[in-house]
Amino acid sequence: MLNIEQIRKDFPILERETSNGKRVIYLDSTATSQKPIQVIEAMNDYYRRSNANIHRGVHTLAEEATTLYEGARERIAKFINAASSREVIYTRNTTESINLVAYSWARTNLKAGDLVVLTEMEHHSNLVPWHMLQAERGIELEFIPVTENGLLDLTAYAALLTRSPKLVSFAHMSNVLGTINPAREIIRMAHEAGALALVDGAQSVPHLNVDVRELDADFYAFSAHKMCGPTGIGALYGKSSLLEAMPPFLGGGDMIKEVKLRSFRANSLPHKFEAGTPAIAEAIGFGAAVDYLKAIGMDNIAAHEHEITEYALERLEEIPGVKLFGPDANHKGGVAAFTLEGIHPHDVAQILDQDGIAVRAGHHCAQPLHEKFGIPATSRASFYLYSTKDEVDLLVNGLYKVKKMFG
Ligand code: 7TS
Repeated sequence: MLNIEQIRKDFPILERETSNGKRVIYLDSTATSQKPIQVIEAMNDYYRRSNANIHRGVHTLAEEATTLYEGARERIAKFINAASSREVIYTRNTTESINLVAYSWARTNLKAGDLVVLTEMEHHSNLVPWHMLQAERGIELEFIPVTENGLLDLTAYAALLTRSPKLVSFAHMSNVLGTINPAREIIRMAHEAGALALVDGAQSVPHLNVDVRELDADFYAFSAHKMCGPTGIGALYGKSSLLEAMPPFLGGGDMIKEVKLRSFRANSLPHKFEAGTPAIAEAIGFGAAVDYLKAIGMDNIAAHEHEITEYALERLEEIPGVKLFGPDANHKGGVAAFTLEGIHPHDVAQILDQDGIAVRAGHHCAQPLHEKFGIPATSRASFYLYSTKDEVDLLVNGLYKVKKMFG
């Protein structure tokens, strides 16, 4: 079990108060997690001691910076059990990782009429790149339906697979329903039908033990900022055989082996996909985040979040007029999206904020999912390794206060 009190001390922001003197109750980790001092210091140290551009210099600082940057990649690769760090491409975030696959792999391999299967619970970042490709290429899109209780309908999925899609792309964990999808099964079924599988791991890598080889994922996308790391950096895992065969995404410095006036030869992996000066400090922070999570243990983190989520769902359900979305705690991660009868989710969030309670309100970049459930928006509380039952209680008290204010 985690020593939460000790863990909370690693996150300086959890000590702060709002302008009206309330302690911050941070229940918005699904949007971005808070950062431990270990990550902040790793980035500070780099700027204080080792700042230089990477891969281009022989001087001490350049070599140190390169070692730190590449060392972080090694540890990120191990964290998701990639076969090699060559299979981990630094990107800006999950969104860019998915776009990289859509531009490089999909524009090379898909033609008009080819089918890509997505799901109804996707974040916009795993919808819009495919809409764009549909407009440009005439690919077809189909969606695995979401059931009333927030699970994917795998029977409908099996039926879609008879149409021989080229790619299945889905979120491992939903940022609204919290649903943890059976990724291994979905990927196995995709492969049996001859499709590749791209997994949006924005919400899974921060919270679960993810093993890309056990999953047999072809591509796996995630963001550092949701897993205790900095903004501005994420990763795309891809099987080396696929990445080798793909053309570069962006062109420029670092991604080349040789440039002539009229031609270029692309660099080897992973540099082929990393054009220009990258987010060096952020990569180092990403590595420190992975070290931090690993030291605590992903299974411990998942167990703690399960306990908090189970408690939160139970307490929220007690409140008259609260409607929760998504499956029960056994099928989901630390996300509780809900509506409060007769009160707009934005009002709920705004009133909670007066007591320092940070929840998010809106469509959470999953508009089609909200449309499916016939609502424009939800309020969403989300939990991480530093969340406590005490914070859940404060949320519940806050919601009673909201109800009282609205009569
Ligand atoms: N996929 C999922 C499942 C997500 O939850 C998010 C971000 C993304 C992709 C995009 O990640 P990014 O790092 O590229 O922005 N989700 C949220 C959210 O729920 N609220 O703010 C961001």
